[in-house]
Amino acid sequence: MDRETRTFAERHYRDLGGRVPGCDGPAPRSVTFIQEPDAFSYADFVKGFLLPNLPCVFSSAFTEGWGSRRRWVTSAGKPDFEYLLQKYGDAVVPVANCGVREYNSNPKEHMPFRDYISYWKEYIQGGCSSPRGCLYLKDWHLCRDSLVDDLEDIFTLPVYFSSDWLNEFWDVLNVDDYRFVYAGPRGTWSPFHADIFRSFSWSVNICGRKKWLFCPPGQEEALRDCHGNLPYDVTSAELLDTRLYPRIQHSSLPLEVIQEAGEMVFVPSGWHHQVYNLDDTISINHNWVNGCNLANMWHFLQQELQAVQQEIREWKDSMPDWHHHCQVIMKSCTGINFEEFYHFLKVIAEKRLLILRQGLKGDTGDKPGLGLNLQQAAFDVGRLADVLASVIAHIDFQRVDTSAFSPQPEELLQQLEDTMAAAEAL
Ligand SMILES: O=C(O)CCC(=O)C(=O)O
Ligand SMILES: [Fe+2]
Repeated sequence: MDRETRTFAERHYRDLGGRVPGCDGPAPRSVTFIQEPDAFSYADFVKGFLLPNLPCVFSSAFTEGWGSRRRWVTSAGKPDFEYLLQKYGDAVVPVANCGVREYNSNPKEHMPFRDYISYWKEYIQGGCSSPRGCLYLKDWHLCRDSLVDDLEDIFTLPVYFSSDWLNEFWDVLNVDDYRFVYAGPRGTWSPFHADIFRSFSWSVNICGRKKWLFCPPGQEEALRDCHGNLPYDVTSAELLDTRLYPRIQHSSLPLEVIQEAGEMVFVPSGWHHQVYNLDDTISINHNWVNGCNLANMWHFLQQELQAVQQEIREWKDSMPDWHHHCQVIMKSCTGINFEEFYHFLKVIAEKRLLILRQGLKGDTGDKPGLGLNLQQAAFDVGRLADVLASVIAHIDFQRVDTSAFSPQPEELLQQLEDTMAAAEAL
């Protein structure tokens, strides 16, 4: 990030005045296609898409050099089953059954990758049908499963997506990540959803094509049924029934994008989407959070806690540790609670503070592994300070036992604010 982009981004958040970034102004009627890597800088992405929270599609030129595009794909543009089998056949992969609905997703089972490939071949031979149903390999943590000797052989993280605190945090803990492989035949699909923690995502087709249906943040409200639930399938004829979907007349049609092989889709924060594989398709995608959608994540976590509190409100007076239980339930339903969110902020904040303190001392030598410049770190510190101040002021965070936290939240906020003030000069 350069100084000018940092100033631009800081002004953007000042002008928002604490409102959660959405997609201000009228919803776009089409999704921008970016053709030329050389003519599109990180600053262009920040100003044009990340800050305004708008989707875009990058041409296949952006992923031209990726090893997976060469090695995983046959010359006919199909998945190279033999190569994939030999390389990853023993991996145990999660597989969803697209034909079975469980609430708003599909039940998952685990199977060896070689069995999934056998199924896939049968499905193709059966003319895109199988007695085993329509199975979709989803959310496979290929990198975490340590089957990968050299990640660079598979993909190169595009600079646009390099500020990725979610994976940075998990890499520190060394237990999880949000880097996935999806693979499935024509007809496999992902039901209508917004991404975990209101993260951004990016998704590249290694081979095959996808159809995406996008709905800008807030517009999903008109798609709720009479019980307040969001649809599983936005294309379902059921949605035409105005008794079932009373606000459907206020909804607009979703934005449609066809993503070709090699192309890269940026999914902004809080945009609901539904995705179809139009051919035999393999994709790599990441979920990511950074200073630009941190407030969206925090807003989402507050809503999640509220939903838990609502669910178990009848025990509020009779259960001594009711607030603590809400946090425990939140952790199991959402995957994170307020205490862990503080830990996440702390890990990222301390890394940024270290970089900035070194930078302010004039010690700007290479920091191995950090890969961050001072302007990016200064921007990050500003966003962290804003969100941490809101966390500290939250009544339910004040109920969390923070006595063992080190540093104490107020102390960390003070450090962020002091460093921010000093970083003005950078
Ligand atoms: O490709 C898919 O089926 C779903 C991808 C998705 O939802 C995402 O990248 O956020
Ligand atoms: Fe998604």
